[in-house]
Amino acid sequence: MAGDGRLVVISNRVAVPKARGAAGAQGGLAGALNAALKDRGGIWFGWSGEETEIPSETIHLDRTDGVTTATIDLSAQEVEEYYNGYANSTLWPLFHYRIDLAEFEKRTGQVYERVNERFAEGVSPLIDAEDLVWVHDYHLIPLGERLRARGLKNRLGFFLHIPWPPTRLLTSLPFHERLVNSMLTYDLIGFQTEEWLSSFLHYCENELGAEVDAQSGRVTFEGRTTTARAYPIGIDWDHFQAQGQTDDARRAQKRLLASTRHRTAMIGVDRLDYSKGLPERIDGIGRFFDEHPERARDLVFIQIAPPSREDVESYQQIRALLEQKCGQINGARSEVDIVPIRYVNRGYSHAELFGFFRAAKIGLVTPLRDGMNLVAKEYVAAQDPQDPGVLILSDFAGAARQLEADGTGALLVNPHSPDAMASAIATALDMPLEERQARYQAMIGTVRDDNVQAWTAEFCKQLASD
Ligand code: ADQ
Repeated sequence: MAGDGRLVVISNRVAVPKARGAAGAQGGLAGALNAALKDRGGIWFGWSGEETEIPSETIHLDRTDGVTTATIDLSAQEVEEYYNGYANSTLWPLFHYRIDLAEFEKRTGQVYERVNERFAEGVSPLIDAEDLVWVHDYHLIPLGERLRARGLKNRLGFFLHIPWPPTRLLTSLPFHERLVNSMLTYDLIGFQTEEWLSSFLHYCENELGAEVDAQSGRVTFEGRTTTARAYPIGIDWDHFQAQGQTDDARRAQKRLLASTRHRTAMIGVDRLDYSKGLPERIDGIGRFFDEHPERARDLVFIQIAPPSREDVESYQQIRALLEQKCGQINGARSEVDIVPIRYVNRGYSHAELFGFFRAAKIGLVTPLRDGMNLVAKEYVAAQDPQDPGVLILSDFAGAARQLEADGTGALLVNPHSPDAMASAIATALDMPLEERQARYQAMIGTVRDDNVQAWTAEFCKQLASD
């Protein structure tokens, strides 16, 4: 029975403490997978984060915190062309609707396929016949096909953590049919929301000519059938609440409250990434201060944004733009005792983030496009039920579908509109306590119950049973 086997998780990065960057601003994916593997046992395979002079065949096996990890190193050229190149300069921007930033280089596409082949070569000897194999994210779309080519008969699942683009956008990618065709070798394909799922089914039907049953998510093409479904990811509720009980969390909360005194703290926490809508967010805040200059005394905005993917040029540009925009507003609006925007370029622990979220009476989460966005859920999870803050959330985050609660939960905004953001900030600042409590109650059930453990269990159950 496939369901009795171990779980083999394969993702680009493996968040063992030794892997570069894993201990700092851990992304949503790393947190989710750690929780899944601790729960079920098994192996986590991926890139070590190390670069070597030439490709090396060595596999590093380790057992950390109850999880066995197996990692390979990549050569500097592979990192540049597979990771910085095809994954983060082609697929990431295109899948986040930023065709203007997407680079289409045949060479990086070839190295992307070669690295997927290296992953297949490294991991296949570690997989037992009964294991469930679960591949994660856009770095490894063709991996299922590479594993099948090696004779693997296991149940193979794939989860896409980022959005799936509309068909006409995807067709701008050279060799798009080849990429999607390789994806159909998985038995189960998961998306964050119904919207991305339906774009995927639309592509399969209209571009590939596959037979699609939208009701069941079954896609039949060239004699193979795969199932595609939506599995919205959640946070590790128990872990996050436990972090909230620590001294670090309490200290962080006090520190923020003490430093903002009688003003309302509004917070944003994001990886520094153009998909997160940071310059647009600052424009919205600028518009709010333009319309209500006197309220610079009421509101302080804290943006925590640790740099990411610094080797990619578009990420260097977004950083410079953000610094410039924050500087302009602070230059125009500061007094000797007031600085309206605090821009912090570093990561914090989940305990500290919990404390900051709890101290902030407005959470501003306004990505231009986001697969899910776990920060939105963490912000809600950290609130005091008696005196909760207000979540302002982009309509284009996957999380909006769960947290809008038919207009009774998060305040939804169009992140491209400074006016919409300014008006939502004004509404949140003046929102009466009863309404804040009611909105919090409309969101907290899904944040608590649709957590990462439920997500993992649901995906694995489906993968084992189909
Ligand atoms: P990300 O784009 O990284 O994830 P998100 O879902 O918000 O976005 O997860 C970020 C995680 O990193 C959160 O747990 C957050 O607390 C943490 N984090 C962010 N900024 C931090 C900071 N300054 N200091 C410390 N921690 C910080 C990708 C997709 C998302 C999808 C997730 C999970 O882009 O759409 O929700 O995977 O599938």
